[in-house]
Amino acid sequence: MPRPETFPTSPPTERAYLVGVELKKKPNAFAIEDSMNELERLAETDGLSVVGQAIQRVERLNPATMIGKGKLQEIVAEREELQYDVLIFNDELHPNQQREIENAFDGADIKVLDRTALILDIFAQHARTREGSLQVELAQYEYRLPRLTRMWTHLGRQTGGAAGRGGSGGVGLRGPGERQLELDRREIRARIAHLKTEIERVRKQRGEQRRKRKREGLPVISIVGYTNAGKSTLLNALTDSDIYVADQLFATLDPTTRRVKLPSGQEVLFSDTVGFIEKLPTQLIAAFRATLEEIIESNVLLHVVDITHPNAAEQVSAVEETLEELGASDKPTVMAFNKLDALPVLPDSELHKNNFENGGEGETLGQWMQEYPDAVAISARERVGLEALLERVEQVLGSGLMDIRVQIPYNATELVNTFHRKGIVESEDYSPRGTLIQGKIPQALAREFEMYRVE
Ligand SMILES: Nc1nc2c(ncn2[C@@H]2O[C@H](COP(=O)(O)OP(=O)(O)OP(=O)(O)O)[C@@H](O)[C@H]2O)c(=O)[nH]1
Ligand SMILES: [Mg+2]
Repeated sequence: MPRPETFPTSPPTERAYLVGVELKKKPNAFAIEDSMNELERLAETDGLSVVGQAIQRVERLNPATMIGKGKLQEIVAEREELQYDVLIFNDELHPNQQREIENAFDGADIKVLDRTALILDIFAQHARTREGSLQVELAQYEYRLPRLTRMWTHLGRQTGGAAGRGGSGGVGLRGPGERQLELDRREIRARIAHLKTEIERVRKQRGEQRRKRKREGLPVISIVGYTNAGKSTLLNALTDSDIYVADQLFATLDPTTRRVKLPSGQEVLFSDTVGFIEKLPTQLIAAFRATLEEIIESNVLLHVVDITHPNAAEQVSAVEETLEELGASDKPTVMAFNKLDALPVLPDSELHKNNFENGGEGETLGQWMQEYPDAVAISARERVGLEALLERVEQVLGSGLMDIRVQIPYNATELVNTFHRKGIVESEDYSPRGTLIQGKIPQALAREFEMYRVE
């Protein structure tokens, strides 16, 4: 029997060619090869197939085309063989450079993009909530507005105006606003203004929620870190939840907050949010301000590091730089060195000890611990070291607590519960006149307990 003819139901995978430039005089924190590997992972996360790449080391960037004219000609020539559809630069291209590079292809149907466009594209695919979508859409328009060239309108028509995330527009054109590419600048500006108003509304709501939480006195611990470090896995492990975890970049965009009991019994909120990356587009930071404010206003930061990653040190610096940019670099921070299980053979007996400085096989970890003696080594996936981590969080959080001794009358026992839930009870006794508690409470609750204070 002849096989029925079949047709592919998904659009063919786009083929990408990556281009990286390194300044000889001013090398980046990330070696260019590592940065290019990351760009490749970004491209793959975005569903592209990478068919080739070129790196050029230059004295200075070519203002017209970023890379040299000769190099560009070589890349153009390679298209014959490699049949790539997209050219992706590791650094952000100026709109003029983008146009100039397009021109080198002599009217051929090719997209010239950069790392920023790729990250925006991934964000567009991964946003789940209305807030996330609004923020990504704003960032996309801010990026596209100065780049509304012939190419964009041309491609916009070509995709038949397929709207919605994951649409058929292909890389650089996906997201909530594909169809909008055909709109002129004025309309886009109007849309940007509208998005800003909407996002501002969301921001106000978030602020309101935060104030409410503050009144309740529940401290907030924000999990931060490089993308793919294991932040969501950690929150899942701490709370038995089911947040999306994946071996891809920017799996999480929308913040999730969960209640966690610290070893002392004190309740706190842990919140997991968008990860950071080297060269995180400024449009994204600006658009995600509402989300990122959670980080700024939290009590403690929990910085998760994938210490098995060859660029772990560079990733730590990139995260620290982003935190600085956000104005959150002076927060009390707990470092968690994650993926301990994936380190080269650590004997099982050592895994469960708290002291990992055993030299030899654990040397890398030993070096890390030397540099960050207060860090806690964990495996979020195997649930190792979590108790120690929570104790460390408690300790750091405790420095924001105040010592207090109270006698709570028996007609106000709900305050005893509050003390247990939100503070740390060190001793509890019963006297004829009420419950005597010695312990620590968050500063925010001082007023509530003031009238029952005893010396
Ligand atoms: N071996 C090992 N893998 C881990 C561990 N924790 C997380 N992973 C893996 O690392 C990958 C990323 O984990 P996620 O929890 O999604 O990382 P994330 O930091 O939330 O990443 P984004 O949301 O994409 O920024 C997944 O494949 C996890 O299974 C760990 O302790 N050990
Ligand atoms: Mg995540």
